[in-house]
Amino acid sequence: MKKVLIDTDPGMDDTIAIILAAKSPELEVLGISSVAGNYPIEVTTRNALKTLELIGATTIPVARGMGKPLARPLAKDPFSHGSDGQAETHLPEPKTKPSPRHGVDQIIETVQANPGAVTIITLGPLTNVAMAFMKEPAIVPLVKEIVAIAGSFGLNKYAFANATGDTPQSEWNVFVDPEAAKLVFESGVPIRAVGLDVATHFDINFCEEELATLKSSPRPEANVAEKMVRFVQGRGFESYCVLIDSMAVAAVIDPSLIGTVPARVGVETKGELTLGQTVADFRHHHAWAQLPEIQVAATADYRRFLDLVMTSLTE
Ligand SMILES: [Ca+2]
Repeated sequence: MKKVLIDTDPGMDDTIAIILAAKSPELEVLGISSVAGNYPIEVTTRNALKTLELIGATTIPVARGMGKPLARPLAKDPFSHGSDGQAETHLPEPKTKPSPRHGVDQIIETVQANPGAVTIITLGPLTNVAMAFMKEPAIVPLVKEIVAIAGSFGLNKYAFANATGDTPQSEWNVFVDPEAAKLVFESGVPIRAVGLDVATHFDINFCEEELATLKSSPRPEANVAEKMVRFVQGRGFESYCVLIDSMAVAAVIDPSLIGTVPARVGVETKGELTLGQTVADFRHHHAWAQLPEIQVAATADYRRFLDLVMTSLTE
């Protein structure tokens, strides 16, 4: 099994991603750290606990992480995930408590205990990972890989048409804490960034038959997923809104699901119009060698991805 840490700001799509990871026979989830992003830290921590209780996975520790970005006030999410942050599904209040450890320390200590073996899956702003790298730089070379829902790279029309940050060309997780994203991208850890190009594609859509299967399933997580899709449909969006974060988990479960290309990527931390933009330098000539090279998602096998999620939710 692949050892993973999940850093997350649930969020309805985080909720489905946590379920996909926790139920995957391929993954051993060593811990979940919450971060402020889609909602304040109290809400994202509570929602992570609620999600694990829904599927009876309460042995996975949830550690509360950073409540604010490194250098900015917490932005307000323009794309509401509902009053509860989980698409108005109003899961029961959690009986379990967060771990006494801080989320940043959970990342540091888990990587130290499993050198070279841990993949960090980030589904929210990169604040916790950046803090962990600053607090204990010795863990940086011990991280196997980071697979992040982060950025948009101009590879197709979805890169910007579905921009989730609060500027025309930014993705939410990077927009919220661009300084943290820059620090992590420049860390030297191997990174696969799944951006909006691939994660908000309109091919990520459940058909009515699949939604009926989810609704009638005896599994509560399947019922919750159906309600979430109906919630986003009611706001004029498609299923992809519920499944964005699951793409990072899927990319770890089965790397062949997501095709990547190398790119030198800088994060815009000062732009008046472009704050939080991930600027990819694909030039053959005069390329900026000072920018860190990461792998960015360029293609996905959407049918196999949807089948993976359907199986996870219903079995
Ligand atoms: Ca998220």
